[in-house]
Amino acid sequence: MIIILKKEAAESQVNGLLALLQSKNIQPHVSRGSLQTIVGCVGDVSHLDPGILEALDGVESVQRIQEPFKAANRKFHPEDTVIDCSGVKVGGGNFSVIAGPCSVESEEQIVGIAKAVKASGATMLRGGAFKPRTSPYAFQGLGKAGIDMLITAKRETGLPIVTELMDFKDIELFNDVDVIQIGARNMQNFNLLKEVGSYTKKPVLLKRGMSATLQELLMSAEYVMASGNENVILCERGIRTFETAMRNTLDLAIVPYLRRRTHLPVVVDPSHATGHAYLVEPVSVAAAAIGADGLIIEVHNDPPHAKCDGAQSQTPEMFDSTMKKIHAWFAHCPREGIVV
Ligand SMILES: [Mn+2]
Repeated sequence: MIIILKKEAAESQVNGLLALLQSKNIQPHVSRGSLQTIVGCVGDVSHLDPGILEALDGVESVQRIQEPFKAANRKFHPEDTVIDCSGVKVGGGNFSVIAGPCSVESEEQIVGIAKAVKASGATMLRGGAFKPRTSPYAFQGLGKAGIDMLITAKRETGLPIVTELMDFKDIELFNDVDVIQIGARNMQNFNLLKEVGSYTKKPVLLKRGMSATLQELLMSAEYVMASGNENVILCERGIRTFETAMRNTLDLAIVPYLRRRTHLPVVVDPSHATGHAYLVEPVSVAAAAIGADGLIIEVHNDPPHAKCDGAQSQTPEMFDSTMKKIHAWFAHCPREGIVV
């Protein structure tokens, strides 16, 4: 951290700042230039609040040098993290495709879709049992019954299951769930992140909040990791911008940007990012091309009658075509170490 002093800073103000830093076990290094005086801070600055320092008389501005995320930071963990989701590996050259309906509607529906997506090459099954809906009058999910149906689908297909936890009081229903999803609306529900991080080492699929910055996403991952669970998979699912043509605006460049800054795997959700089924295939191939570690795609057997997110749901036939395009992409342009 570097503190830049105001030109007119009085000696007493500078001394006050240095004493404050020393009281917090920071070694200040002052360098006085002809135009500007700066103070370099050496030591653990993670607990220093730049805002408080900036509010001091005599301080012009404060710049962080180190990123505030440690556990997720690639600097301290250069190798890709590979997350084992009940035998399915995500990250480190393993490209994984999670597919299934937005919400579990019946046993017949989820088992049928599970078999179809598995046949096309999906490696995990998604399906919501607890649904965070914008309207309290919209379908809220089947709850425990939905989880039981997912477990049946897992037993029939062998696909690990991914489903969203909205409220920690439901955690015991998740004993047979393989990956716990934290949805976009809960990305900054810090109590939920801490509770999940300290309760289980099960993989957590953390979706980016709809207006979250990259650093906020990584700090949310940090909450789970600092609480004791390092198995976090990040998910880019689009952010809210001025554009209204699509459901969200997919921030695809965040994938290589994140991969440089963190060792955690990054998957892309082209369904929620675009809101249109016909856009899912091209965006999926683009995500594979840009270096994503996987995809999470909504697939429904009867999209016009889906209880949730029908417009963006692929049919099993569309999903099969998408998987073929992804395989063709990697065959044509292999990525080092990639396993599909
Ligand atoms: Mn959905």
